[in-house]
Amino acid sequence: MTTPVIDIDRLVARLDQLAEIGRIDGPNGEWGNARLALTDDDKAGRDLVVEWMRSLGLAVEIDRVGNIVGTRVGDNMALAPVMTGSHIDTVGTGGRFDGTLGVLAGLEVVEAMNSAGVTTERPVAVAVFTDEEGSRFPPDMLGSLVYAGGMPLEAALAIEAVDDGATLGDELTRIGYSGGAPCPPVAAPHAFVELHIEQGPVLEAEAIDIGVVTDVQGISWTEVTITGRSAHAGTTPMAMRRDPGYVAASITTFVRDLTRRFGPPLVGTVGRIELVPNLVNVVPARATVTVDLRHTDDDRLGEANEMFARHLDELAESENVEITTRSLASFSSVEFDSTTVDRVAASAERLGYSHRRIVSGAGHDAQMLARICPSGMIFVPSAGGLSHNIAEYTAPEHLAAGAAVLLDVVLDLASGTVAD
Ligand code: HGY
Ligand code: MN
Ligand code: MN
Repeated sequence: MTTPVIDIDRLVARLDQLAEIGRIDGPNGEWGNARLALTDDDKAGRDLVVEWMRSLGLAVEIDRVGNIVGTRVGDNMALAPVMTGSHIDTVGTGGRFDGTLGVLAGLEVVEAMNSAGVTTERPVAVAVFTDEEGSRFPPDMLGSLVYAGGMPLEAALAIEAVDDGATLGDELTRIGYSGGAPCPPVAAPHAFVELHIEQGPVLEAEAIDIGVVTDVQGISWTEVTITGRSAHAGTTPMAMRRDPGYVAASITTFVRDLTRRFGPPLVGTVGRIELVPNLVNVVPARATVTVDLRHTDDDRLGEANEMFARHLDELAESENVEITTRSLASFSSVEFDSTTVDRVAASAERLGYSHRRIVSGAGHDAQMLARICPSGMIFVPSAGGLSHNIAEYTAPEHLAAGAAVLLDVVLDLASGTVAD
């Protein structure tokens, strides 16, 4: 009989091996990943994780939106599983810990239990949710949103990629991950706990090992299309112009000014600006701009969006352009189940790690699972508070701490007993 322990070298080895898929190297030895959802690199990453799941004896199921769930047998298979997991798709300038830590620490928890001969009353499941980033197929947390019943499956399958217009359903089929398992599932998990890097500066700044996540802030993504008239850059008097390029710039500065007017925690980002025809001597015909606004208070987020909408109306009038908007994501803030939050805190305390409660600035699959079962999250520090950047980094000792807390909480929830 042995006590299950995390093998940090084994966890780091899996993280590094997965990070070789879609690898991006930087100029100073940093390296990250580009594995946009449902691309060939995402497929390769999925195939590797499924191979690991099967080697650990997990029963693997793929559902209709491509979510992967590997389940470890429990003594009582009639009981709903304790689930952990996250995502392995990345943004275009992604790090090698965002999402992957939650999935691979889940596998490490399974391997630690296998090695120790631990049986649990409940099954334990490790999930890989499809398209958490939403960069290619908005909204973000798409796979877990459908899993939680927040979006009809057919609507998700019809979403078109922002890069090449392929539908999510066609891409799932193309990469071989259009599974047969129902989504939403027949039964919800008993509970869901996700380990994730903080992706912000708080834990590192306060030299805290573990973030006990209490909430996720509200998120709104808007795609703005501005239609003007292409014209000659040299011959067209300024008064005659209907210039989407100028309107796009005005939106960008307005969003920054909005965050100044509201102050923290409102954050605003213009992440994508596309001009057509995007040529030096042509006043653009059209511009597409995305605006990401987030706030912990849903009412304040609503106010910010209303002010933004009024600014667009003023611009359409003053610049004589047509402006249309499309909501790409709109998720209210989420408060995690207090018993799960307290379990995470108690586990960190029991294991001797410094910890503090923290609100997540980023969106996560756990916020969707919270719609169908008690859910919570464990954060570990991000070096320099950096993420969605190939230099994203979390030190092995912090990875080990997060995985140890995850193991402890999963065993607690699954009423694990160490086999004789
Ligand atoms: O956008 C987010 O917060 C997450 O990375 N999908
Ligand atoms: Mn993530
Ligand atoms: Mn991310």
